[in-house]
Amino acid sequence: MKSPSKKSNVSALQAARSEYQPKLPKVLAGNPSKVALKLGKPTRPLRDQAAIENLFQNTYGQPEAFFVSGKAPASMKKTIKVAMVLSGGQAPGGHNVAAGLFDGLKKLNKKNQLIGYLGGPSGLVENKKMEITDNLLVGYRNTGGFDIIGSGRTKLETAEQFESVKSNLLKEGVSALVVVGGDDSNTNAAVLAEYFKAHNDPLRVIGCPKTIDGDLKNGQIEVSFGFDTATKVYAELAGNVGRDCLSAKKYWHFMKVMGRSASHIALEVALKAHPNICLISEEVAANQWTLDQIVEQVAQAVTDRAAKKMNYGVVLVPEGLLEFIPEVKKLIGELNDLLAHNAEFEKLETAQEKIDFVKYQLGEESKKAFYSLPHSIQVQLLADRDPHGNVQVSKIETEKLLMEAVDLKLRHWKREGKYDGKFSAQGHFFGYEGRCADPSNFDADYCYSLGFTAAYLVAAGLTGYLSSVRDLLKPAAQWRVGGVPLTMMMNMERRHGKDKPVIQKALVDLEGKPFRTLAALRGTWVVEDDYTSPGPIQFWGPSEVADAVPETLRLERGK
Ligand code: FBP
Repeated sequence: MKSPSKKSNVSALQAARSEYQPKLPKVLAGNPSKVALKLGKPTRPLRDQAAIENLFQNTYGQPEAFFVSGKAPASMKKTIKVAMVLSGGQAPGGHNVAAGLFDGLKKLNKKNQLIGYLGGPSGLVENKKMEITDNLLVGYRNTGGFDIIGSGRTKLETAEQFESVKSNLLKEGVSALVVVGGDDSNTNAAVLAEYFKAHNDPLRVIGCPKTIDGDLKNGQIEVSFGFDTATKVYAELAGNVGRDCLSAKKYWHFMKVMGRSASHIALEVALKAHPNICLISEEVAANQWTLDQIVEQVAQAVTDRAAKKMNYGVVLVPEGLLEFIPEVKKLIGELNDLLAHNAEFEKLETAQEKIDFVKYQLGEESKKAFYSLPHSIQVQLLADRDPHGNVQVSKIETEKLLMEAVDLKLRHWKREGKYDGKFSAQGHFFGYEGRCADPSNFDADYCYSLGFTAAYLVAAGLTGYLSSVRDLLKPAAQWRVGGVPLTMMMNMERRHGKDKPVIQKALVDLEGKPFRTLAALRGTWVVEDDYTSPGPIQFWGPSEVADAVPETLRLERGK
C-alpha cells in the first residue's frame, strides 16, 4: 500500500494513523468460504405494523440474518459490482465503512468492484460516480470526513427519481447499493429496496447505521457509528472549558451540542465531563416543562452558586431542546404544516414578511408561544426545513436564547433581592467541530466491520437490511455480525404535513441507566465543581484510554 505521507497536506499523525489495521470479528477475518448465513424468525416493527406491512408488502417481515462459521453458499463467490452512497451529515468513520466494504468485496472475489456515487443520493439520480479503488483508499483509511465521495441530504421519493436511480445502476452493471446514513437515509434505503423488489428489478439495497446523533439504535443496533468520536471531541472541549471556569471563575458557559432531536450527545458528554447543568430534552417533554420553568431552573442554579461566590459554570444544552418544550413543539408542528409546500410563503423575501404571514394563521396558543420568543429565534423557526421535513435545529441559537432569558430573570430576581451575584455568559455551539474528526479506535474498527459485513450481506443476496455488528462491549474478535430488516425499525410519523413511514428515532430513555446515572450525580455537580477532563482522543496507549467505548453503550449494555 502506498504511504499517504507523501501528500503535503497529511499531518504526521495522519501518516502514522494510516498504518492502523482495523480489527475484525473472527468470523469475517477468516476464510470467506467458511462463513455461513443463518436466518432467524420473521420480524415485525414495534409500532404501526399494519400500515408498515401495507406499504412494504415485498420486504416486510424478513428474518434477522447472522454470519456464522459454516459452509458459505457458492453464490457468495459470484462476481458483483456494488454501489455505495454516503448520505446526510458527516460522521467519523465513513471512510472506514468504504474501506471495509471494498476489502470485504475483494476478499470474496478479487474481481468484485465498488462504485461510489458522488455528493449523496443526488449522485444516484444524476449518475455522478467514480470507482473506489485500493489506490484511492490510500490516504482515506482511518481518516474522518466523507470527502472521498461527498455526501448530501436529497430525499429520494418520487417514482421518477427511483426510475433514474434504477436505470443508472443497471446501466453501470451494479447489482446492489449500500446506503450509509442515519434514520432518514435508511428510510430512503428501505423504500428503494421495496421499490426494486416490487418491480422485480435485480437490485438490492443494504444500509449502514451512521449518525453522530446516536439516535439510530434499538434492540438490534447498539450504537450508530460516529457517536463515539464526536462525543469524545465535544467532551474534550467541555472538559477544557470546565478547567477555564476553575481558572478564571468569571463566566457561565452555555454549550449547545449537536444531536438534532435526541439528547444522547449531551448526555454522553455530561457523563464524561461533569458540567454543572445538563438539560435533557426528553426530560423536559416528560415533565411538560415550559420555557420559563427551564429558565428558572438554570437561574436558580446560578443563584445557588452565586451564594457560594461561584459566579461561573457550565451548562450543556441539547441542540433539539426547543422542539421538546410543549408550547414550542406545538408551535413547530403548526408551522411545519403551514409551511409545507406553501407556494405563497416561499415567495416571501424578508423575515418580517414571513413573520406577518404566519401571525394570522397560527392558533392562539402557538401565537403566544411564537411571540414569547426573541425575534432572532422567530426568524430561525421560519427557515427552510431540511429535505426530510425536519426543522434545522443546528441553525437555532438555543444557547443564546437561554443566556438572554436567564440574564433577564436574574436581573428581575436581583431587584427583588433574591439573587446577589455576577452573571456573565459565553455561548458555544459544538457540532461541526466533531463530525469529521479522525475516528477513534472504536469507530475505526466498528465502521470497518460494518462495511465488511455489508459486503457479505450484498453477496448473500439480501435486500432491505441494515448492516449490524453486535456485542460491541466484547473484544472485536467476538463481535457478532449480520443484518437487521429495515422494516423492523419503522413506524409512521408526520412529515411535511403527511403521515410517512420512517425509521423510528431512539430518544433518551428516562428509565435507562445512562440517564439514571446522570440524575444520580447532577445534584452534586450543581453545587460542587466536579469538572473532569477527558482529554483528546488517543489512538495509542493504555487500552482503557485508547479503546474506550461510549459511556452510554457501557451503561446500557454492560452487566
Ligand atoms: P444526520 O442525522 O444526517 O447524521 O446529521 C447529524 C447532524 O450533525 C445533526 O446533529 C445536525 O442537527 C445536522 O446534522 C446538521 O445538518 P447540516 O449538516 O445539514 O447542517
